[in-house]
Amino acid sequence: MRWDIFCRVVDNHGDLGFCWRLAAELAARGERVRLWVDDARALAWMAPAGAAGVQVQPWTEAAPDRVGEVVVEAFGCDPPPAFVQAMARRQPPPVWLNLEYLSAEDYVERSHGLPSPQACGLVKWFFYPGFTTRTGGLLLERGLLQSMEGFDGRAWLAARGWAPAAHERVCSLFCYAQAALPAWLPLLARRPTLLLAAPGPAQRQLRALEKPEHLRVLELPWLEQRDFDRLLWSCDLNAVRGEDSFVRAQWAARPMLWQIYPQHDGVHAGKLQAWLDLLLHGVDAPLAGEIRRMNLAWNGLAAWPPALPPLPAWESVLAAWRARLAAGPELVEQLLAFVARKHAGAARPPPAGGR
Ligand code: TRH
Repeated sequence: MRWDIFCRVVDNHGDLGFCWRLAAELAARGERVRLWVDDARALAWMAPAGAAGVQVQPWTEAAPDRVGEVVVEAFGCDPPPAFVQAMARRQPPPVWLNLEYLSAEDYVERSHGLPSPQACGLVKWFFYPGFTTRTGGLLLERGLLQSMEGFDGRAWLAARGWAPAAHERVCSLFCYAQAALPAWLPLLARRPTLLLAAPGPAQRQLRALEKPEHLRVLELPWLEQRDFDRLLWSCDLNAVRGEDSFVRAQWAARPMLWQIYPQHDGVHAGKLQAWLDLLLHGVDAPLAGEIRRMNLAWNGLAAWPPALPPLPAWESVLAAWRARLAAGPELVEQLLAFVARKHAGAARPPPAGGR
């Protein structure tokens, strides 16, 4: 099928990061994708080689030459009016999806797959990624987990000049403005640690802070998305943010801290707790409490704990969680099945006698 995916870069890199992964994975499964994006600059470092089957197009208000069988608007970004008019004229009409933000909250199960009739006569369908079987699932590229098996993180880091010393543990840091950093660094430095800092706020803030003894900071360049994944696989602890790196850290299944995208009305606190509830379901109460508190403190929502949770136990929680996620719905498969059902529904002749 031909897919038209629309992406507006609201801020940061998650909108494009997610859309690029989606486009590339659809293409890897034999679909043809046009990715319409209003600011594609970050692709120069995320995906410099592009991907076969994906055409990146500048966002335009002009009428399109054609409309694909499927139109995806990412995060309610509203395709241009001229494109929507062309969609309404297409026979048969495309399947139109609004692919929403990821959340572990209950409303996702209730809202996933609901129709939203549009003034132009078409129906737009809500498609929600999520963590449970009644959602659209998480994007997991075919073969990703297999390529992690036997991956030698230390060798990969060494090949890039970022090897920790034998006695050091290694952590990655990708964050927004992070008020917790000054309190976190001494906890990290209780053991010799190499901290690999992503460009942007992580590096800027670290530069301005006094570093404790036993903490070594290395500033990384922007990495290709695939290398960013490998970085997460290589670390003993990953601090990630937003939406896409948050998911990738869960596939990496190393101890992780999530800095959730802060919202002014404070709704991010409920969103964080909802994810922690799922992650920590069934985990021994003391360990679950430590992991919860550490994530809350990282987001300024709890007092700072005296120590990091023990990394091996923390890692087994993430390993069990990854196994649960990997057994659950996968987003691209769900998307393909959803679209196939809608196409079949549209092709079905109306029942005898009218409606
Ligand atoms: O950049 P983010 O904070 O993005 C998002 C968006 O801002 C979005 O509007 C907001 O709603 C959402 O957060 C909650 O974080 P995220 O989602 O992790 O996206 C970062 C992308 O950048 C991700 O695809 C991984 C990629 N990346 C690389 O490819 N290389 C790198 O070196 C780094 C640090 C990131």
